[in-house]
Amino acid sequence: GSSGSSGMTQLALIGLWIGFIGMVIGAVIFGQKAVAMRRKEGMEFPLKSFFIVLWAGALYLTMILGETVTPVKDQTVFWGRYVDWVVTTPVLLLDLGVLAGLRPKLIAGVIAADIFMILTGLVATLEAPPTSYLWYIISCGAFIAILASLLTEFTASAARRNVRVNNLFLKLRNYLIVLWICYPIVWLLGAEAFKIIPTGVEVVIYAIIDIAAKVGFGLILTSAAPEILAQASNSESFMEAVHSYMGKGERERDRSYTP
Ligand code: RET
Repeated sequence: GSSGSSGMTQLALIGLWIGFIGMVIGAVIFGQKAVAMRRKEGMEFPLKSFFIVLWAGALYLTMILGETVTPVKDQTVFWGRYVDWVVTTPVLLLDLGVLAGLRPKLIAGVIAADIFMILTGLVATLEAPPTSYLWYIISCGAFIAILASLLTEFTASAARRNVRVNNLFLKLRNYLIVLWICYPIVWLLGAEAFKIIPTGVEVVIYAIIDIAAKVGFGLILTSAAPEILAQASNSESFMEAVHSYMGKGERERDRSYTP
C-alpha cells in the first residue's frame, strides 16, 4: 500500500504536481499532433514525445501518491524518477539518433550506455557516502561517453544529411546537452550529496528541467516543418540497414565470406 504524501514536505509535493501537470499538458499537445500527422511520414516523432510525457506523468503521479517514494535513513528517496528516466532518456536519444541517420547498432550502443548511467545513478542515490560517490563517478563515466558520441559520431552522421535536417539535429543536440548536464549538478548539490539545496527546492528544479527536457525538446522537434520531419524519419534508409543485416543481404555476405 502507499504511504500517501507522508515524509514529504509541502514544497516537494508542489514540485511533483508541477511535474505532473507539465507532463499532462505535454501529452495533450503531442497527442493532438500525433493524430494530426497520422499516416504521414514522420508521425513517429509526436508519437514518441507523447509516450515520453505519458510515462513521465504516470511516474510523477506515483510519486505524488507516495508509491515510488521511500524514506531511507534521514532522507526521502524519490526513486520513481529513475523508473521515469530509464525509459524516457533512451527514447530521447533514439530521436537524436534517427535525426542524425545514425546506424542502428550505434544507436543501440548509446542507449545501453544511457540505461547503465541511470541504473548506476539509482545505486548512487540509494547508497550512503562515500560509496555513493563511487557510483556517481561510474554513472558520470557513462554520461561522458554519451556526450562524446553525440559530439562525434552523431554529429558527423548528421552532417551527411540534408542541411535542414542537420540544423534541426544541431539545435536539439545542443538543447539536450545543456539540459542533461543540469541533472548530475542538481544531484550533487541536493539531498543525495552536499545538501546545499533543500529537498523541496530540488524536487521543483527537477520538475522544471524534466519539463524542459521532455516537453520543450518535443516541442522543438515536432514544430519543425512537416517535410523536414518526413525526411528525418528516413524509414527507407533504416529499412535498407535492416535488410542488410537480415535476408538477402546476409546470405550474400555469407557467400562472399572467406576466412
Ligand atoms: C544522475 C546521478 C549520477 C550521475 C549522472 C546522473 C545523470 C542523469 C541524467 C538524467 C537525465 C534525465 C532526463 C530526464 C527527462 O527527460 C543519475 C543524476 C550523470 C543525465 C533527461
